Amino acid sequence: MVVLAPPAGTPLEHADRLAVGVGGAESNVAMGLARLGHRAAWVSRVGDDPFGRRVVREIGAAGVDVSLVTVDPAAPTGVYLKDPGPDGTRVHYYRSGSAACRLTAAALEDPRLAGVRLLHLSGITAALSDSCRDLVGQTLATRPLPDARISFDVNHRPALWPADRAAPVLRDLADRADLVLVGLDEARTLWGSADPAAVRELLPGPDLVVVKDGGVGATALPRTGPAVFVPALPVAVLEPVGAGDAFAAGFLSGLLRGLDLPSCLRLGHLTAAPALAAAGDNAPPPDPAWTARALALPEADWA
Ligand code: KDG
Repeated sequence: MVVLAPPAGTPLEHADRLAVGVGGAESNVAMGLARLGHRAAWVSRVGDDPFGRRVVREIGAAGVDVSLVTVDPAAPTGVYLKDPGPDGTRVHYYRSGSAACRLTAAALEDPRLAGVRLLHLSGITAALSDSCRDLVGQTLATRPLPDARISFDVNHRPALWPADRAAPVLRDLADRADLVLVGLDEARTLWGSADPAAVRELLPGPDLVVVKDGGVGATALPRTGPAVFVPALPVAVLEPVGAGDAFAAGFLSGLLRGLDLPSCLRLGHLTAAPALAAAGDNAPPPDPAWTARALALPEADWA
């Protein structure tokens, strides 16, 4: 999607100009992974319009393979607006009937995807349309990319669907993934889970569940072995939108590199920090040499 955002702190209704950017949970993760040095492709659909070209160009410029993006002449590119207010930033979506809503399970039937090691999906896609929900559900059921581990970020967006409708669907989808990322706040809203252990009890299916608790830290709960908690970094937060995706990119990068769970969580936090301190939905990760030094510090110095 394209993101239109007023100047920091200005409510939409008083804004006299809007900055144009690019957002979208899965493309944010793909950009993060590409910027961390992985080969990443984004599978989606945009309209045959200037915003569609902008989205594809910007995501491609981050190093993501966009050759699997379909340009749909019959539907527009989705747009969303940010609306800063005293209680944080609200979002307004203009995406119903957009090109991305017309994605179907066929999007993943492409020989160019053979050998993919990791497929990242999110609950946002499941909220967009019936065909998008089928895409996520069928992918988890039929595993069209047999070599790919499937990660699923729950990403409940109340402006797309209310918690009572989303809760059972997101739980069912999450439980069929190999790896789940979820915020403790959203798990609380959706399922009434009080803590990471309660989330894990609710989702016995995945090999690994990662529960993020904002500025406190994140807990990885593997199927076997103890839960691992790594505290968040102290960051002056400008806008949190996109930080979960940056965390996911860092964490998944750690897994792809074969790092241990504490280092994966640490890399998630290190990658999320610039996104928290930036106004846009995606920010480049820190310099790799700095990240390597931060990862090498003894765990006692991570807080
Ligand atoms: O996680 C950040 C995303 O929420 C944002 O970039 C836009 O995908 C988006 C959405 O639907 O909210």
